[in-house]
Amino acid sequence: MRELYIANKNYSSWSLRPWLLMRVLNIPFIEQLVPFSQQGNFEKFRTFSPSGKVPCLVQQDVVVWDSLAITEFLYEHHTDVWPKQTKARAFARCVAAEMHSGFSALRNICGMSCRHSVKLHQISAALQQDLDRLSELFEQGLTEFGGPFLCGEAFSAADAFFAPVAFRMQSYDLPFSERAVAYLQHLLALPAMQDWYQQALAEPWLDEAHDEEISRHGKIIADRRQGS
Ligand SMILES: N[C@@H](CCC(=O)N[C@@H](CS)C(=O)NCC(=O)O)C(=O)O
Repeated sequence: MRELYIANKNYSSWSLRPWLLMRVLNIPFIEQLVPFSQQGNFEKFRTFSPSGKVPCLVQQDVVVWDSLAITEFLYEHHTDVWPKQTKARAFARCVAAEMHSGFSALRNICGMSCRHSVKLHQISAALQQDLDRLSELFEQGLTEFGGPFLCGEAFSAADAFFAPVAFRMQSYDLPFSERAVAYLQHLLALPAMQDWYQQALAEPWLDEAHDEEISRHGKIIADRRQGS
C-alpha cells in the first residue's frame, strides 16, 4: 500500500494537494502525518523524503517527493487525475504548474492556517496582482469548461492545487471576484475538505514560526483550534 507523508493539516498547504486528490478520487493510501518541529524539520523529514520536505509518497521502493511529481506519478495509473479532454487537460496542467511555481506574494503574506481568521494590515500591490490573476484563471476555467470544478464537471488535480487558496480565502477574507468566490466555496464544501479542516482544528501542535509569520502580516481575530 502506498503511504503519503504529510505535515500538520493546519499549516501544510503543499501536503493538502495530494491528500485531497487521493481522497476525492478514492485512490487508497495510508496517511503518515509527521508534525513540524520547532528545532527544524530537515533531518526529521529526510528520514523519508530526499528533499527534507513534505508531501512525499512512498510506494514499495518508489519514492516521489514533490506534489506535482506525485500528481503525475498517480496519473500513470489513475487517468481521472487530469481531465479527459485534451484542451481541459492542457489548461489544468498549465494552471497547476502556475500555482506550483508562482503566486509568491499570496504564499508569503497569507500563510495557510486553517484555524485562524486574520485581518491583513494591507493588501499590497503584489498580493492584489496575485488575487486578480487567480480570479481571472478561475473564471477562464469555469467559462470554458462549464464548472462547477475548474476543468468541468469532474474534480481533477487542478482543483487540488487550488484547495489551499480556498482555505486562505476563508482565513484572510480575500477579495476575489464573485465567480471565483463561488468556486472556492464549492471546494471548501467538499466532504474531504471538511475532514481536513476538522482534523486541522483538532491538532494539538502549534508552530510558533508559522504563527509569528501570520502575525507579521495581519491581526489574528479568531482562533478556532479545539480547546483554545
Ligand atoms: N515543491 C514542493 C514544496 C514542498 C514544501 O515546501 N513543503 C513544506 C511543507 S508545506 C516543507 O516540507 N517544509 C519543511 C520546512 O520548511 O522545514 C512540493 O510541491 O511538494
